[in-house]
Amino acid sequence: MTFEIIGFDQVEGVAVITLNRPEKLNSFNQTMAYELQAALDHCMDDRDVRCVVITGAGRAFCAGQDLEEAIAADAADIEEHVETKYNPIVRKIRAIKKPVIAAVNGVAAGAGANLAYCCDIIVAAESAKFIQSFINIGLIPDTGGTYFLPRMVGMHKATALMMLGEKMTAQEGKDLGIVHQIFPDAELMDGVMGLGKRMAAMPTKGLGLIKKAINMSLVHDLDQQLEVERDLQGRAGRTYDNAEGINAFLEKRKPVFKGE
Ligand code: T3D
Repeated sequence: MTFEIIGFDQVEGVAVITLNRPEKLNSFNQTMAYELQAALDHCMDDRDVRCVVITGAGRAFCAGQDLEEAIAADAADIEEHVETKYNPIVRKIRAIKKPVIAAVNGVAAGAGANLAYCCDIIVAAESAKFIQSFINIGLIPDTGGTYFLPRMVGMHKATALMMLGEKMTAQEGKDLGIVHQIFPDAELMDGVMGLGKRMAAMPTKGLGLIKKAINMSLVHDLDQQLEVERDLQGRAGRTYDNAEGINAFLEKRKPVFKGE
């Protein structure tokens, strides 16, 4: 797939989406938002894609909304902006039945930070920073931030991050459980590709069902969630990869999962 702005590569089952407006710190203009949506649709539909990585070109991951575009736009259209640009990105990332990894290579601000937060796993370069910068320009967090962040770090920490709009380092993110792994800056892409290829060789349907269960657990009580686990386990238990995993264990060999 080729796009005007974003980069898109597919390597051994891993789709790598690169936000690519480095001179604007990969901030979102309309075209980049729609291209990211299209790339996510492709990842959803293409059976050869078994893991997705989102990263940024240059020194930033993403600086959120392009503020030059925002100031030029009609303020009356902000709701439509959020609904057509950012909300579909969050919905698509949560709906893709495959793992989506954010490889945060540098600063992630505003919608850029929350783009990372709605991914399944976040890895970061040592120098990466996360900022809920919305309040610094009088806005509130969008792109799912007010949903995910309190669930990730608790109400008071989330409130402080959102109200104060201060930078959080990759290490602070790891200490809070947001960042799974930190790599030296020059090793981030090798590190995330190692993780991505490993996940692309795992039981993809099982990974997708874990994601579905986690999505539902965010709003369910225990009884509802036990029913979800029962039903999704039924689906996982009827996959090729479940049979392959059990046979490989019993035959004392390495399983070869097909993602089916
Ligand atoms: O209207 C709607 O659609 C509502 C939706 C809102 C969603 C949002 O995301 S709102 C939040 C928008 N983002 C921000 O407020 C972040 C703004 N940027 C910054 O605070 C800082 O740039 C950073 C903390 C991200 C990085 O700081 P620093 O010192 O490393 O870099 P810098 O010098 O500020 O920026 C470098 C260049 O990128 C600079 O351009 P120049 O001077 O070299 O020509 C700067 O203007 C540009 N840039 C950075 N962020 C944006 C941007 N240009 C446009 N939009 C940006 N968001």
